[in-house]
Amino acid sequence: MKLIASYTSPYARKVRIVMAEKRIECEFVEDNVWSAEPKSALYNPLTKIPVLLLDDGISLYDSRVITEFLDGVTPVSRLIPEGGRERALVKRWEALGDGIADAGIALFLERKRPAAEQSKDWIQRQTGKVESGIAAAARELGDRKFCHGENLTLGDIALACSLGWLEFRLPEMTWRLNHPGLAAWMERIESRPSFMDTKPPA
Ligand SMILES: N[C@@H](CCC(=O)N[C@@H](CS)C(=O)NCC(=O)O)C(=O)O
Repeated sequence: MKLIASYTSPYARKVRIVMAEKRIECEFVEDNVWSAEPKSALYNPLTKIPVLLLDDGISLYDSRVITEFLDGVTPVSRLIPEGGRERALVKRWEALGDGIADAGIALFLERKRPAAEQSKDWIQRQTGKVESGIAAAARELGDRKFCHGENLTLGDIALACSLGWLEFRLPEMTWRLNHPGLAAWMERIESRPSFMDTKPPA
């Protein structure tokens, strides 16, 4: 298997952490989706990373499909419950985490456009989604150790990757100050080797 990804994408980091937690070996192929010839274009018609290339030539995208696939590859460290409501609740946390990253990235890209072309409304709309997403995560997490149940799940991984990306790209969004409970949870989660080994480059 090969993972086509970057070291900065929050969705790719989620996949890399899932692989690390589940002890799945995979070759890493670095891609820059903003370059003239992104490698991902050959395997994903949407030209987005991450893409997982399977040994039989099939390419899997997007990150939610990949994480679901990987969790079934080995029973080591199950990250998504088998089925029913429990499974949906963990996937809901993943959707919340990914959704915070989606809005954060939209905001980040808008801010990179020439000042005269930037839309204040769009920036406000995306900022609102990031803030309300984080507030919902903090509220639902309370002072629990994990997003769902008593163990690490894909929900914790997705949320922590998004919050980590926000700190990397939009450090002015001081979510740790506004949400100390979430900050305490994050400190515990990011001390795991799988998180420390996949930190975005400084
Ligand atoms: N929902 C997708 C999002 C993937 C995504 O947007 N990746 C970004 C990098 S962080 C990308 O490839 N962007 C390129 C583009 O939008 O053209 C997933 O979970 O994999």
